[in-house]
Amino acid sequence: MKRRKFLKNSAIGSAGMLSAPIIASCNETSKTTPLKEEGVKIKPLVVATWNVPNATASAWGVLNAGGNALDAVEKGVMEEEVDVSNQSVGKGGRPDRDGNVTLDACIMDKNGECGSVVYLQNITHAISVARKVMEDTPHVMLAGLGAEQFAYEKGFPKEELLTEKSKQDWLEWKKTSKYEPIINIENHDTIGMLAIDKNGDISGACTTSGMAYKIGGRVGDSPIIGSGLFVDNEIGGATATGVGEEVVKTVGSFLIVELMRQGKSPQEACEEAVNRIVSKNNNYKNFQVGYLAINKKGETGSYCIQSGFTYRKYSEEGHINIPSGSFIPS
Ligand code: SD4
Repeated sequence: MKRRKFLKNSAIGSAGMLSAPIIASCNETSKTTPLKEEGVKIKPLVVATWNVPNATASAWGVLNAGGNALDAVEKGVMEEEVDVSNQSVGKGGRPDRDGNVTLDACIMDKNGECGSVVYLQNITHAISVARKVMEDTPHVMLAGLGAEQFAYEKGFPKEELLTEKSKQDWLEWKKTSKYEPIINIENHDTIGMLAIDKNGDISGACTTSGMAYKIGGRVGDSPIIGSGLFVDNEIGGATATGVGEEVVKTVGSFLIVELMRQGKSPQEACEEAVNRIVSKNNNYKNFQVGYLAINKKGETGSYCIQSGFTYRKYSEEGHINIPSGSFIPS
């Protein structure tokens, strides 16, 4: 039996994961039992990069009402896309050096299906366009004008994404045109979100306007499956924030999920992924990368290069902002 079919046919394709992750993922004939039948209490939860309480509350609303993780992460990150005070995501995002706001986003579901948009202009909800790419096309990624045209065909409205505030900031920046990515932007930045629903299924979403004042056409890690986001419903999920070029070079989110597959906790996996960047880059003191991960048991972890990165977690235990450990001590 094909692996995907096997997983779909089991009530939850991950049932044996809690007790024997590696054995179950390699042995397709082993009996998988729903977590509920095993007596394991599934606890829905959502985590997101940075202190984004509106986003996690919105996602939790979906999960708490019995909704699925995919709907939760889409709805959650949409809060940031529409929030013009977040100048790193969606409407109100800082533009590229020519004054154009260009968005990158991707989404990944429990079946390993994914959709992505890169260099998308004039559409606020890049994440929802990415979901449409996943669900309504045979493709994974649409770029630029093609992505924008696709969005209009799907009924997304054309909107001006450059707000007066971001325009003024850009005009100020143009006076020196010095390209220096800011290390931690006002406690909110690119949003990467991971959720587990009542069935124990995991999905993730990541959306951004990318690095402020980038060269026109630049695409970061956030829409790249495996770099800004990766989910394997048998194992867990990971997402990234910070200088995307450094994340792409080490395929950070995929690396974290694979490290968890080998038995590392989300925390250990995030630390190793940061160490990988630092060990290959003498310049690491000058940029930030932060990782966030969850595993199938609902354990979470995060790690970053510079101090200051935090993540939000919403579960039945509460709604909290958790500071991340950092390679460079605070
Ligand atoms: C990017 N990772 O485009 C995103 C931006 C970001 O802190 O997270 N900035 O590289």
